[in-house]
Amino acid sequence: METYNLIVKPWCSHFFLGLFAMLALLSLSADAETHYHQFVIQAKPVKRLCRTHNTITVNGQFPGPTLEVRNGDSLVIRVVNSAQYNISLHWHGIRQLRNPWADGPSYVTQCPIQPGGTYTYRFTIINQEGTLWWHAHTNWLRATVYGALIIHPKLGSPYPFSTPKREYTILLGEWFDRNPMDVLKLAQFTGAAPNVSDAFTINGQPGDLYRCSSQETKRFAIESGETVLLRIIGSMLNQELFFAIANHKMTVVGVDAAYTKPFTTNVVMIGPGQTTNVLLTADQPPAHYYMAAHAYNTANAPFDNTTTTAILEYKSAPCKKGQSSRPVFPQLPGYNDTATATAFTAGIKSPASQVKAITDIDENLFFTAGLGLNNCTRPNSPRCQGPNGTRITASMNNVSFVLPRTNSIMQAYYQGVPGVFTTDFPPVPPVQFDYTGNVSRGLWQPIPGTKLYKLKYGSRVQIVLQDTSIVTTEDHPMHIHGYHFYVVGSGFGNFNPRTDPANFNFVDPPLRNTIGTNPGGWVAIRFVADNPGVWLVHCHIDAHLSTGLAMAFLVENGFGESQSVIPPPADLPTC
Ligand SMILES: *[C@@H]1O[C@H](CO)[C@@H](O)[C@H](O)[C@H]1NC(C)=O
Ligand SMILES: *[C@@H]1O[C@H](CO)[C@@H](O)[C@H](O)[C@H]1NC(C)=O
Ligand SMILES: *[C@@H]1O[C@H](CO)[C@@H](O)[C@H](O)[C@H]1NC(C)=O
Ligand SMILES: *[C@@H]1O[C@H](CO)[C@@H](O)[C@H](O)[C@H]1NC(C)=O
Ligand SMILES: *[C@@H]1O[C@H](CO)[C@@H](O)[C@H](O)[C@H]1NC(C)=O
Ligand SMILES: *[C@@H]1O[C@H](CO)[C@@H](O)[C@H](O)[C@H]1NC(C)=O
Ligand SMILES: *[C@@H]1O[C@H](CO)[C@@H](O)[C@H](O)[C@H]1NC(C)=O
Ligand SMILES: *[C@@H]1O[C@H](CO)[C@@H](O)[C@H](O)[C@H]1NC(C)=O
Ligand SMILES: [Cu+2]
Repeated sequence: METYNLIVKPWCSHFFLGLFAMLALLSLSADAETHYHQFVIQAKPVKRLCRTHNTITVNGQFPGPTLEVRNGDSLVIRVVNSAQYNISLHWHGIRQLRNPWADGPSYVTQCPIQPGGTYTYRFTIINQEGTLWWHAHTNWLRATVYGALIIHPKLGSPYPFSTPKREYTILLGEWFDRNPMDVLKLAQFTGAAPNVSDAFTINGQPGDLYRCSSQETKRFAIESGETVLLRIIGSMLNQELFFAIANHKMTVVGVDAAYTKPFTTNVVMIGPGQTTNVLLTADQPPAHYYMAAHAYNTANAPFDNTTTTAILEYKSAPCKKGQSSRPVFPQLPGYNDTATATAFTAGIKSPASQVKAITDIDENLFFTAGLGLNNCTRPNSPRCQGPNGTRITASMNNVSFVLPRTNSIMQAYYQGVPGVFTTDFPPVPPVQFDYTGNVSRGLWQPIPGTKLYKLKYGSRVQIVLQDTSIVTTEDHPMHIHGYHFYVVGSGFGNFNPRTDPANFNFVDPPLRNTIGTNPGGWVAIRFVADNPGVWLVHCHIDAHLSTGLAMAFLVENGFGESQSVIPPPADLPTC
């Protein structure tokens, strides 16, 4: 089935043309459109690294279709599941105000769409502009089921920078030379760390440095002197990346669908779930230049150390036919270069004029985020292949998040079905310890649970997300559904509640939907709980999410209809 895209134009008549053309244009620019799409989830043979795999795709495309809309537009996306897996789709970074039914995480806000089933996601973009993306939110299906979601400003509303000559979307991904669902299944059986990926990709292609991949290397054309906008999307499954372009600087102008102060850099560090918009000026001698990405690895564990490439081609580059001269290669930071990663992330600031500072808080939350080990009664069994005969797990505040199986949390909450979840997620760690020190082995095993934390509508929330050194320290890219938040502070070691808040930034903090904890460190975020519903909070490294590095907020309704969750759509899947 083809994607179709009907655009409902606002009412318009011939009378407005001619004399009232200007008036008509103005009325057009004020009106929003509704975009209709059909997404068919289906398996399709995809060949990468010399081998063909039956790959789960949308409409047979990998990566999936790009959604391109304007701020204020609505989307109606009918998802037909023609694959053999349960699935649901998440529109990453979209606020989904009062509309958790369109958010997508399986067993959190909806039951999955079962094979043969359909569900139509309906939502409106409200005051968001920039680059977001969509992806599957069931097990590891997002390894191949993802695509860009581009939000242009309203008609007649400019970017806060000179309009670039062209725009390119750069979806960074991770490819497994096997069915990613099998990789997950094996890890869930053995309890060991899942296998790492075999390649990173740019718009689905590994590029020149991998076997059988040269022909399909992505190429981006550019004209000498022009400035283009690159929308870089962190759609990797498990790995944070460094990204650079040979001999070219980039100017960051937006992250996670929020504008930033322009910030010039040689390298971008991007985690799964994050997006970074950069301007690139073709100010170098006309030639071909590699853009490349490789791991920023912070864990003490094996990782995919390969490098994906694409080629930036000046149109006026001298023809090199028959010659084997390679494009210039960029300098990427070392895999463990935390200093460079931290400097990049810290350089991202909001334009101060756009900040609605949250200086007072009602909820002061402190959540640890990290890995753990479950002891086994039979440490040598095939199901206990983690370190020293254990099973790897992960948790926040010592609760390893377990998805319900018989209902989604939101549906259970809305219908008043008991026994699906509890609301006793601890606001602070149940045991205080030296989070980033030598943690006693007795503290490594969390308890499983489906625990939520209740927030009053409109409460002003601060969360300090603290990495732990249990098993390994690591930068965990933490994502909050239904919200974006100000990043007001970050640091290394243990957060100090007496001294660290004095350095918080209320002037130009970046507004994001995903932020790393820092490896062996912490990050402090603030938001106003103005979106009622059940909203998942989790590490966007799927290897961690699938072992329990998550919790959820239950944001209560406020007063009246305009502060309450809307009724669920009639076609919402049931379990
Ligand atoms: C995992 O990696 C091992 C070692 O490379 C390999 O033998 C195995 O087939 C892989 N399996 C899966 C399901 O990832
Ligand atoms: C990647 O890791 C493998 C071992 O897993 C090693 O043999 C190889 O040299 C590494 N490559 C790079 C570029 O670091
Ligand atoms: C980073 O890796 C290099 C090379 O493996 C090593 O020599 C260095 O000690 C590491 N640095 C840190 C901060 O871990
Ligand atoms: C596993 O056991 C070895 C040897 O006793 C020890 O050195 C290591 O720290 C242990 N690892 C974990 C994760 O417990
Ligand atoms: C960590 O603490 C344990 C005891 O709890 C001790 O045996 C071990 O030597 C310590 N390790 C380090 C690196 O300090
Ligand atoms: C798990 O095993 C380790 C090492 O044998 C031990 O130190 C720890 O106390 C055990 N944890 C629990 C929760 O039983
Ligand atoms: C987690 O909970 C278990 C069970 O109550 C307890 O043994 C352990 O000490 C706790 N660990 C931490 C880090 O709170
Ligand atoms: C698919 O979802 C349904 C409904 O939640 C559930 O009963 C079934 O077990 C799921 N199938 C798999 C393979 O997880
Ligand atoms: Cu993580």
